[in-house]
Amino acid sequence: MPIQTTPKIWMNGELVAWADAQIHVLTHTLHYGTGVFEGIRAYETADGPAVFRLTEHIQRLHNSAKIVGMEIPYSVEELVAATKATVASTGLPSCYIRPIAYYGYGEMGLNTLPCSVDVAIACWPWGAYLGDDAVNKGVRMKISSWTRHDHNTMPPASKTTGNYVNSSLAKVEALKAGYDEAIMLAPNGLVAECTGENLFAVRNGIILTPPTSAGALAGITQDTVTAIASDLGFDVRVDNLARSDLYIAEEIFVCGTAAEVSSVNSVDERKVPCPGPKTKAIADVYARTVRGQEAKYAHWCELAV
Ligand code: PPE
Repeated sequence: MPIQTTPKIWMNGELVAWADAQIHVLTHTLHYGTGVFEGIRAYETADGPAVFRLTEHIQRLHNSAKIVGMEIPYSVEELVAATKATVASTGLPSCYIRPIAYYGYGEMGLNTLPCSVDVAIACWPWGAYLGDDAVNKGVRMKISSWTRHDHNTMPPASKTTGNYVNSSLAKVEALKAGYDEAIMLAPNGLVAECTGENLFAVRNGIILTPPTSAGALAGITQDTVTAIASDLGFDVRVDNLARSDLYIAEEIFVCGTAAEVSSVNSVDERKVPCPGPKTKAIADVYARTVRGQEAKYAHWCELAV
């Protein structure tokens, strides 16, 4: 579905008209995949649009940059304010937000040190990422033939644009084979995550999610879900999962800012009970949390205006 346009995009300190948010074809990051980005959502709450865990997302953007040695010329506080201003400028009650820091026009070649760093923040309405009603219907998963990159290849902890070639290869392979999404294994064969979501599997009543050392992104939704699950009284742990754990799991769900909480109904044609009761309970609290309807987690909703 084509992107739905909104009035303004923030670029290097100012809000410019959507159509004017252009870059040169010789922009460094376009050639080498050297940018870092975030995916954030704003939701409608009783007090107006609120950006969910905004400060933590911007902090992760700074961490992504630090990992790849990029210096973002705006502080976390400045980018938090810029994101709020961008969301407010759209007048939308809810939207998806995409901040990106990239090496700009002016230098070519692999040495990023002389390059300028540009920053843009765009937002637009973006609906269900893994299909409508993915909590109840569940998604069909395939273990990818593509391996998640190793820590010494492309650091998976950094949301670097170039890292997503790996995710795109896996996503398109899965779609072409008739699946909805792919599960990526780390070079040592253990489960890492999906192309754009973290994964949780229930085994013997315990909810398990792979660690960052297995190549998973330190997901903010993963962290939210862990808090919700534990407050619901579930036993939730960070631990490694083997492919076979997924085949015999009692429940599997994936989560991310875009995908929210989505059930998995099968992995490589092995049926997974879906929707599972733990998944349903967590997805329900998550949906209320992001809309500011759970007092306990209200501090995660950062009002845009
Ligand atoms: N793993 C990966 C690889 C990933 O890209 C995401 C976010 C997550 C885990 C979940 O992280 P978090 O959003 O902090 O819970 N994926 C983004 C979508 C990627 C895309 O552009 O498509 C997102 O959810 O915004």
